Amino acid sequence: MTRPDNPQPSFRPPLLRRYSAAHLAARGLTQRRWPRSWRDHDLDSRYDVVIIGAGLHGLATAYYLAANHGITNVAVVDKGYMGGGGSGRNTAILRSNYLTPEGVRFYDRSLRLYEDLAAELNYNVMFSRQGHLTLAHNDGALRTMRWRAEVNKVQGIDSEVIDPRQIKELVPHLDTSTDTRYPILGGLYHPPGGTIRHDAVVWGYARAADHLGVQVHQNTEVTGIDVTDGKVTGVETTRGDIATGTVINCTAGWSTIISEMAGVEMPVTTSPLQAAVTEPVKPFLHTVVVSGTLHVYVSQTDRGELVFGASVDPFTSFSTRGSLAFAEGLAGNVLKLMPALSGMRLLRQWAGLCDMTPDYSPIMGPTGVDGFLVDVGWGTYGFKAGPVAGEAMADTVASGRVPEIIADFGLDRFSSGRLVGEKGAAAVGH
Ligand code: PYC
Repeated sequence: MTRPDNPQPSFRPPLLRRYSAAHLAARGLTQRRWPRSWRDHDLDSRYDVVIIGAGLHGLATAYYLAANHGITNVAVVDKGYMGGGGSGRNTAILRSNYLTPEGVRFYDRSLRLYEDLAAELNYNVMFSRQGHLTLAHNDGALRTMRWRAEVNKVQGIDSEVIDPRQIKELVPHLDTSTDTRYPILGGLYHPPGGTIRHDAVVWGYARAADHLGVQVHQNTEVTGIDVTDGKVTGVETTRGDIATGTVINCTAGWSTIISEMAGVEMPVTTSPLQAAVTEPVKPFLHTVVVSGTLHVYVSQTDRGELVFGASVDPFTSFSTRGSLAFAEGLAGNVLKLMPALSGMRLLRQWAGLCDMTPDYSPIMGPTGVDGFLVDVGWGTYGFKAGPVAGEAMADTVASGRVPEIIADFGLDRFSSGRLVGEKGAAAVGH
């Protein structure tokens, strides 16, 4: 690895350094050309680290490699555009109220990094700590919530089971009457949860990584990974070959295909997850609301739109098309929860790809191929984990050791049987 003398280059955001408020206002008014946030580069023939996937995980890994470890000879390559995969196709919900101690610790670290991200990157990522409420409509769900709340509290996470009266106070638009098909019996309330602006997170990491010397190569598809005697030696792309001893697979959707290029098989299946957004209305929903039984979650953006998501489609596919069946099912379930929304119009819908593992936890760290690391298998949890995943993968590469915070998420757990079952903490049933 190339390590500069100063292993901790400080990130000084260009906007902060170069422009006063008056300059910014003048620029905005005169519409003068803004400086680019990141650069385009010719592809070099060698990098210390090649990261596949210019989404949140890939860019965060690149940023922390540079910012925390001084490793800057890094290329992030993507077959499409930056943030065009799962990072741009989620519902931007943040939370750490998981079911296992391993999961709670991990997502809590991510939430803490998210809290400070605007200051760290000098980029307005619009973190909105609204609180996160998961509804229980039957005794089984209530029992799992009590279990989660206890695991959360032991880990120091603010999370408690609340009753229908408290729920009605938090979210007056919810139908909490008892004579419905799915009465609300209680809920898991997690005040630290919330939402963030997903594009801004991607752009903030990209700008900061670029500023520290990382190269981001969009429209650069990986077509092969070279492995000699069990060790990575290079990456083949549509823009040329790269020599490197370290490759990190940070893709979602195509993670199995990329890993197979290195000869690594992963227990992952891929399914689309659809979501939708409505027209904007006056702010009325100040909490992220989730119903696992009704397979729906909803939050209101700062612009006033309602963002809805559901469970993954019940088939494996690499398609990111939306479907009418999804929109109809979603609308029916949303109206069971909040009948007052019946007049709202859906504006757009989209789908992202979820790489599901058997235990609903990610696969992170080294593989059987020396120099080939993975940060994959995020299922429906990837966006929440971006910062901590980047930090931990960067630590792994820089130190050559797997940090404790991801030690339980290794690929080898599927042969050793030490699974980390997180299905019970999924927002909705899958
Ligand atoms: O786990 O909170 C969650 C979630 C929301 C959307 C997809 N997953």
